[in-house]
Amino acid sequence: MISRKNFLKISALGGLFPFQDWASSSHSFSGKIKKPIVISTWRHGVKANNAAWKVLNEGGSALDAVETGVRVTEADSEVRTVGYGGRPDRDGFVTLDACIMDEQQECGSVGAIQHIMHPISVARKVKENSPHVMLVGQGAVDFALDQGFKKKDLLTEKSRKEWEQWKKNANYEPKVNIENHDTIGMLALDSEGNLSGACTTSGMAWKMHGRIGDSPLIGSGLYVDNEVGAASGTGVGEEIIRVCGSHLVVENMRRGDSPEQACKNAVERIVANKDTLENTQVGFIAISKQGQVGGYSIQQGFNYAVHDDTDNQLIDSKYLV
Ligand code: SD4
Repeated sequence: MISRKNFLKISALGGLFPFQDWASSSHSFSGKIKKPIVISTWRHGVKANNAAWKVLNEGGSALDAVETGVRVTEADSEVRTVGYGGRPDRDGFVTLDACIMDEQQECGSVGAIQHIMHPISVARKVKENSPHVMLVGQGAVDFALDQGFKKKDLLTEKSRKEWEQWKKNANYEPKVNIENHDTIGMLALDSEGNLSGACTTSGMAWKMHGRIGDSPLIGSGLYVDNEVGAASGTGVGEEIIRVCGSHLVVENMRRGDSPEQACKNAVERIVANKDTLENTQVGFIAISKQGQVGGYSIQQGFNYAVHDDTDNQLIDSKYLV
């Protein structure tokens, strides 16, 4: 008899339709597991992948790889949408969201944390050194300090000037804009065949103070199921939260979708209830247990970086409209 666990595994491998729609992807399923491999969102993913790859290539865990990888982006003041140098909320505070999830579905998360350079590492500490999954606001800061993290002013001159400019015309109105975000989500499969993921962001620029997006929410900005695959989202967090986007992508893979098809189906679910797509961008990336990767977005312009044993490539995502 097939156990439930094995049934889920078989489904994840394509079930009764093993090669369904997979041949169109450049990372299509050849029957051999492709590992290690790492995928991350946007152009800044290329640099982050290099750091993650170093860990993977030396036999390190997917968990260490994704944490190491996204820390590069968090520390890069030129990336204005993640960590240090990220754009502030409408009151001028840089508030950061991050989460991390491993192959055991152990996870940790911080929301709206301030003054801490590496929220992803605080999220990992929440996972490992607290009985909780998520800490937010001042509680997250207090925990970070208790764990030995140092306070830092994250608002750079560039971001402060831009915020001052924004205030002149914006009437204190937070606006969804397809340009004002770019989270890093990273997913890795290590040489042991284990999956982990990380997601970290300064969120939507000029958001309301206290706003938390999809990025720190397990199931929305990130989801990992070591039997099936992993996914991460980027774009308008409110839209991703409504459909539990990353969980949806993984469940699509469980019932046989390729990573790209799984992302496409989740994008279609988001779009189904919307009258207009103006200013709405959402992109997903996904990786299967076999090391196939893919992505899909609502609008043109989303890209993702994939590092395997041959290359670190920036790929333009397919898109819906
Ligand atoms: C958020 N999803 O806070 C994040 C922002 C972002 O690519 O991704 N951007 O809603």
